[in-house]
Amino acid sequence: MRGLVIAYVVLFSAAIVNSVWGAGEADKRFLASIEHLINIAANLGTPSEISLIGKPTSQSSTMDTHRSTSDHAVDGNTNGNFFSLSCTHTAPDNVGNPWWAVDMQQEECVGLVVLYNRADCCPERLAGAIVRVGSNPEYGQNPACMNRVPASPDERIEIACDKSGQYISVELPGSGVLTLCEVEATSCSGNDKRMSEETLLLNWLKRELETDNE
Ligand SMILES: [Ca+2]
Repeated sequence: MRGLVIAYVVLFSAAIVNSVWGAGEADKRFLASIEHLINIAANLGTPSEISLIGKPTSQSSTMDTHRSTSDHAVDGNTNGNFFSLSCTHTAPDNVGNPWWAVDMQQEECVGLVVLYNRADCCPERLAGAIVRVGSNPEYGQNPACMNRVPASPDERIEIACDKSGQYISVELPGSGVLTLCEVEATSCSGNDKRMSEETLLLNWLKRELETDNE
């Protein structure tokens, strides 16, 4: 909404500029530029999917290299049955904060992380897990998202985040087994992303006006 308001302010400003410069300056390119601006503004702040499918993953340990590797959480399959071979599983004897992580390969503002829990047994194993987003490859040092996985987790868990960084990690405090059948993320709709887009938008408009004024 704020983006649309900016677009209309910019449109109004453009009309003033046009009246000062005269009708001869309002050529097709300028009108096309205004249309482009409105299109950008209409999409400001809209969350979109961050594709994690096939991105590099890792985990603190692996129970079974044939059935439970870390890449199973980003294979595009949300099936919660462990025996469908689409879930991760750390080693049962792993003590001390088992974790899983994905490298998004570029910095993203992550608004929401969705975890798909194991559905054929033991959903409580994921209780209390912490999701972090940041650019420190020491994942445990990155900021935690707003809420933890609840004490009685469902098969699909939404974690509000609004954090920026290259890595998403899931950490289970204490001892236990960490299993994730899929992890998905959507981008921020918050102020960080919006301000970044607005800055790009205004810089672009400035360049267009300077070009028109030559
Ligand atoms: Ca999967």
